Formats: sequence, structure tokens, C-alpha cells
Amino acid sequence: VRSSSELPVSEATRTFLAAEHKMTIGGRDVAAASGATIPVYDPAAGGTIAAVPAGGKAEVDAAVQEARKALSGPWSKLRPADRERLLLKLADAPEADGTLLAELETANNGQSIGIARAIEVGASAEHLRYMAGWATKVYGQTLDVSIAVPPGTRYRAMTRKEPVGVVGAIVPWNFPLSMAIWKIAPALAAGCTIVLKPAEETPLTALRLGQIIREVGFPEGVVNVVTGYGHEAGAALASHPGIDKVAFTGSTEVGKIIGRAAVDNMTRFSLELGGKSPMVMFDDMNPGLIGTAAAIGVYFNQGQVCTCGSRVLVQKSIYDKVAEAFVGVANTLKIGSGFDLANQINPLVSKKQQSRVLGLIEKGVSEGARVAAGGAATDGNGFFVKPTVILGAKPDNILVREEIFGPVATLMPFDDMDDAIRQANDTVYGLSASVWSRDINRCFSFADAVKAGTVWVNMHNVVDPNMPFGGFKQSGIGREHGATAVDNYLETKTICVAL
Ligand code: TXE
Repeated sequence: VRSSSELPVSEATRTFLAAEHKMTIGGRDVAAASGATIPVYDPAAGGTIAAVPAGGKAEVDAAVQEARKALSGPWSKLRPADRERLLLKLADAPEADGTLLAELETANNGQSIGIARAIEVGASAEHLRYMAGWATKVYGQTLDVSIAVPPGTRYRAMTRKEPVGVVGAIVPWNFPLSMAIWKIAPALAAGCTIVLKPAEETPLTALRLGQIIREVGFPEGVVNVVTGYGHEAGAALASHPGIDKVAFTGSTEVGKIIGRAAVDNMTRFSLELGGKSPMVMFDDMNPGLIGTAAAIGVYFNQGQVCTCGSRVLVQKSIYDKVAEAFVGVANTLKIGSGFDLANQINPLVSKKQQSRVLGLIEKGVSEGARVAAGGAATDGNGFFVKPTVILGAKPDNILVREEIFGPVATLMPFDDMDDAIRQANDTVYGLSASVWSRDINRCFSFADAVKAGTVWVNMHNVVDPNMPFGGFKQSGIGREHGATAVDNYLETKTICVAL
């Protein structure tokens, strides 16, 4: 166990970690009224590196009130072009502050500093720039109308898009800063105000983001950050009558709780939930891509990716070859702290997540599956799980059915296209899928038939701000990214004029 002073980080990050952490509510630094805090862990060594306020109902109430005040106050007076400019300014901040944000993420989430720099910082800045452009491109339609009451009356109608209002954003720990930006950026472009609740495991970059948003010059209360546990702060936010929309990324189980709470108040909601995504490999695939599929499709970010290709479906004639390649990749990936770029498998986010993943592997084995690589923790205090390959699992095995959110690939054979489609769709989830083949007809036949929100061809886990992202079936409701994401934060008003 190492203390925060032993982390290989810059002086600025060390200073940030050592500070007393406060939430951002109405543009001010706020501690939890109860004085309670939540410990923040270093997943690579198991020690605590900070403590953040355990906000609850009182802090959520205050934040919602501030967000509502800002909504009808200075924020509503800004022109779309002003919002665009502020978003562009905010987009420069993660890069200017990149070392701090990336180091905080690696210290707190455990992920590779390479991923933290490229995705949490780099892609977040790109996402903000992309969404900034939408602020000035919100428009309605003019509509021809058939009704003529009283007789002879002509009407002309139009739609106008208005911000939905105050948004409650509840985000998970796997990509903490990115998940916050995926919600904040389109909501601000649309003209909403926000209360953000980060995951209790990974609150640090959200707290820094709260400060940055103030430094950039957003009016007070436009973005509020409340740290706290899911069942306290999260539940208080999702069921708050003062919010107009809740945007959630997390487990399907909690997504259902949030949806129910939202419906009680007719709060709009969008849910980005779990997955059990198939990677489908046909016998004519480029064999040079098998290693890429394993490393990017499954083991990327230790498999803590909602689109993780955790079910690897392989055509029978190449099954042995693919299994051997996966085992080879799993056994050669270098395991260790995310601060060393040479390490390709870093710790899982928490002791709880490590136990969950190891427990699922154990249960899967008791149900008849075989561990061909990994399958265990490493020695030491960090929350590591070795990259794992599972063979011989029956379709009803827990490792085939449940989202694992760890570095675990389960390989299963298939016969032909029909069998591939049947197995790919044999899940309650529908977030993503990939198909690997050199035959374009095969690729499109599969892409059309699979029930998934995103289908990649000869690649996996690629996201872009312009590509709608979200799930079919129990993987969620609504889409993030693209114009659709902005629409998530708008209400449509029809104005009908008697001429
Ligand atoms: O998720 P939770 P957990 C899956 C993954 C993982 C499992 C459990 O399989 O192993 O979920 O992870 C907040 N009301 N995913 O328990 O609980 C919580 O504080 C309101 C997939 O960490 O869903 C956090 O901010 N909010 C997923 C957020 O919900 C509540 C990413 C997510 O935590 C709440 C994360 C409540 N009652 C986990 N309870 C993905 N699809 O990317 C919790 N929260």
C-alpha cells in the first residue's frame, strides 16, 4: 500500500490530492453538511489517496435549486453563440489542464495514463468542441396545417426547440471524465443547466471539472457537482421533482430504478446501460486482426467498457486458431500500474469490482466452463485480475449471460450465418456488436440482423461524437452523441398561428 505522496505524479496533482475536497454548488465550494466523507482509493496499490464529501439529499436539494435559478437567470439570457463560445473555451481547458486530469484519473480509476490522456482528456476536448457547434444549430420546422376551423380559417404552424430544463446527470466509474462530458456537453449546447453526480469510486476529475467550469466563466449554478453514494445522492437526484431530465450511464439494475423514479415525476430520462456484446469472427477474417480484436475489443481498459466484446463467437473451422491466439495475447499482456505506459493491463477500479469479476469466473467454472488463460488475481494489494480466456462455456453459463466488466473473453463456436445471428442475439442486452470478415455481403447481412445499437466491421470499441451511441433492448433508452444527443436535452413546442 502506498500513500498519495508516493504516487508518481506531478506536483500539481499531489497538491490537488492533498487539498480538502469540496463540491461545486451555485459557483461555491461546498462541504457535505453532515461532514461525512467517502474514501478514494488507489486501485494499483490498495491505499486511500483522498476523501471527498458524502453529499446527500440536502446537497442535491441545494444544487437543484441553484441549477433552476441559473436556468431562468443569466444562462437563459445568453445567445446560442455565447454558449458555443463558452463550450469552446471549456474544450481548451482539459488540454491546458491535461496532466492534472490524466494523472488524477490514473491515480483514481487505475487506467493507463495513455488512455487517460487520449480519451479522458483528448477525446473529452474533442467532444466539447463537437457539441459546441450544435449550440448554434438548434432549429424547428414550419408546418402546413389541414384543419380549417372555423371554416375558412387558415393556419400556419411551427415547432420551436427549447431546453428541457435542469438535468440530473449520474455517471459511472469506468471513464469518469468522459462520461461526465458526454452528458454535460450536449446539455449545455441545448441550453440546460446541470447537477452532476460522479460515481463514488471516481469523484476526483468531476470535482476538478467543477472548478474548471467556474474558471472558464460559466454563470454560477449552470453546472453543479455533488459527490456522494448512489443510494443517497444518486437516488435523491433521480427522484427530485425539481429536475426535468435525468441522464444516466451505469448498470441495467440501477437504470431500471432510475427510470421508475423518473416516471413518478414525469422526468424525461435517457439510460446508457450494460452490455454483453458479441464479436463475431467468420472464417475468412483477416487473421492479422485477431490480436487487435482481443486487445482492443476485450482487454481494453481491463474490459471495464460497456461495449466490451465479452462474447467472442468464432466460426468452427478457425475456432482452435482463434482460441490459441487469444490465449497468446492474454498471456503476454503486461500487468501493472497505469502510470507505466508499458503496462497493458491495469487494476480494476475497486476491490468490489475485482471480487465481482473473480466471483463470476468461479461461478462460470462451477457451471462447466474452462479457464484457458488468467482467471485469477495477481499477488499484492492492487485490484488486478489477469487477462482471462474462457472456453467450453454452454449458452446458459453465467459468463455468457452476465455483464462481467473485467478482462474476460468467453469464446464460443458457431456454424454459419444463421447460427452466428442466433447466438449474437441470444442476450437481454443490445449495446454493440462487431463482425470480422473480408466479405462485405457477410458483414452487412450480420449488421442488418443483429439487435445492437452500434455494429463495427473489422474493429470494435470505436466511438466518435458524431456517431449515435446507445443500446437496443436492456442496454438502455435513447442515444448519446450526434444531433440525437442534443435532442435528448430539448423539448419540442408547437406554435400554431391562425392567419
Ligand atoms: O454500477 P452502478 P456499479 C455495470 C458493470 C458493473 C456493475 C456494477 O457490470 O460490474 O454495473 O457497477 C449511481 N440511484 N456497469 O455498482 O451502481 C452510482 O453512484 C441513483 C456498467 O458501480 O450502476 C454511480 O454514480 N444512482 C456501466 C452510477 O449510479 C445510483 C458502468 C453507476 O453505478 C443508485 C458502470 C441509485 N439507487 C457499471 N445506485 C456501463 N454500462 O458503462 C447507484 N447509483
